[in-house]
Amino acid sequence: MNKKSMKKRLQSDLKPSRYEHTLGVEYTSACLAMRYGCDVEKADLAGLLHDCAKHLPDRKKLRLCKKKKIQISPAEQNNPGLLHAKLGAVLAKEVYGIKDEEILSAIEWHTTGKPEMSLLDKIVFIADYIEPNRDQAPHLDQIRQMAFTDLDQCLLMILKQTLEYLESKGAEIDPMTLETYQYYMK
Ligand code: DGI
Ligand code: FE
Ligand code: FE
Repeated sequence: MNKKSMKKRLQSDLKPSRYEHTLGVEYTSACLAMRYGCDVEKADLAGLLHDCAKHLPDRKKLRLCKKKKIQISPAEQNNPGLLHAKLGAVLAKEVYGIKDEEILSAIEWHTTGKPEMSLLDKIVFIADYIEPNRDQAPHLDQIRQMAFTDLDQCLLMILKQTLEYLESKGAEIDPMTLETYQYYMK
């Protein structure tokens, strides 16, 4: 599928604000790739497709995971929204024809992160948080500056902020989110 067809499909699947966010992550990923010497085209595509499964209703997410033999953790069972990342990688491959494992990995891990992320994984994770349409998160100015100064420090700021936010909401924390934070703290 070429990029124009991908955008058409995303625009019809996603609600308008989610589509705008997707374009924001696309070009922010490309900018970070330029800054850190990552493949710009891969970053652009990973950013564009990272939320391609976001529109699936929770029941469909769970059903699709079972069909695709994707393991569902207790945190994911209780918060099926988390699964849009893993299912995003499935749709990117099967619907959008992405074969590149680095792009698929960046999509798969964009919500929780994971220990030992690749440069592309980190770029998409960070772009998702800082893209220009985001305006709610605290310390966004500092985090945005840090994204272009020190990628790992920025990653840590985002993970810390996310954990604080989840704790304040009383939301269940996915073990992978915590593991990622602890890994990058060291
Ligand atoms: O899909 P986006 O909204 O663009 O961003 P995302 O894929 O990072 O998902 C963000 C949502 O995921 C946000 O509402 C917080 C939630 N989230 C991230 N880590 C965890 C989590 N939710 C739970 N319950 N547990 C987590 O560890
Ligand atoms: Fe997402
Ligand atoms: Fe996103």
